[in-house]
Amino acid sequence: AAARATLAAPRRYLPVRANIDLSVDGGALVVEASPAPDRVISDAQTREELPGVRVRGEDDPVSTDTAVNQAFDGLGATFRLYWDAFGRSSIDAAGGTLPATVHYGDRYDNAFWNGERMVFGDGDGEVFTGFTQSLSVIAHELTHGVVEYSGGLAYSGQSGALNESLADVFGALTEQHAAGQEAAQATWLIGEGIFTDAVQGTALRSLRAPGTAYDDDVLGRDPQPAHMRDFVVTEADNGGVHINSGIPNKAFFLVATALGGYAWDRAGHIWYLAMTGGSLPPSADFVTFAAETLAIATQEYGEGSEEVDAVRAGWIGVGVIE
Ligand code: ASN
Ligand code: ZN
Repeated sequence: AAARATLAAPRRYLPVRANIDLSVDGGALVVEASPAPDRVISDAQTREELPGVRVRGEDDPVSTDTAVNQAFDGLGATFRLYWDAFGRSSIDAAGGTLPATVHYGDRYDNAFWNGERMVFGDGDGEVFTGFTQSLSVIAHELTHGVVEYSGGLAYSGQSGALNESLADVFGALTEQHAAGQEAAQATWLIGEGIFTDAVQGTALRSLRAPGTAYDDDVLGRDPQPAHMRDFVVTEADNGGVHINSGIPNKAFFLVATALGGYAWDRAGHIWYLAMTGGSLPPSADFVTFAAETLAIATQEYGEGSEEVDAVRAGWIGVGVIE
């Protein structure tokens, strides 16, 4: 009988871009591959239309446009934190594209994740300079994508404040990782460098001291609480998602600084697993999230460990648990 023709196996493509690192170890050649980001930066040319014109991808030269390069480099640094510290490749954990748009809108005073891409305004030049100036802002927006891919946290009330807090935590960790900084050396600020000199303030938010990042004639005072007794009940800002995020932000700061060393190693590891582990309902509140971080610390480091004690003390310190 004639052999049946076999269909050629479908051609397989590597799902991710990779860096190949060669080194020599005791005379042996070591070849290591690590995933590399696939960044695509577009320019909205001051219109509020997305995605805008594609201006820089991985194989393109450095742009003449600073905002383009800041977005490109910032996404690269965020990708490296997620890969080096947590073994995650990109927003989707599968090496997917990192899409961003710069020069969104005319003097637009914000940056956001729209469910598909990161979007950065240039700021009005009076209060804000460009939002790509700050690595923690770029990593904040990318982390909204990670949260969404991990099942999401509904963007209002406490779950929304947790969503915001995770974006800030991994924003701060990205800056610390890029600078090789330990918890004790870090600024714990989000958005340093995006205010103009006219503003009395160093940054948008502080994880170390929520409520103190700025105190300005125009902006007023940063209204973030750092303890449940000061929880703000409001209709504004989706129920205060950027306000009450100060409480879980401070909890993370307390845990990370109690443990010391690089914040991503242990505190960040626990928070990363809580964020991406799939156990949080989208409606999770602070108590649910605290319980999840305690369960993960116990699973990863054991009952009675320094890590479990630090996590418990952190949440007690902000009044989420007793
Ligand atoms: N900058 C804000 C954020 O990413 C934008 C917003 O509230 N949608 O949280
Ligand atoms: Zn946010």
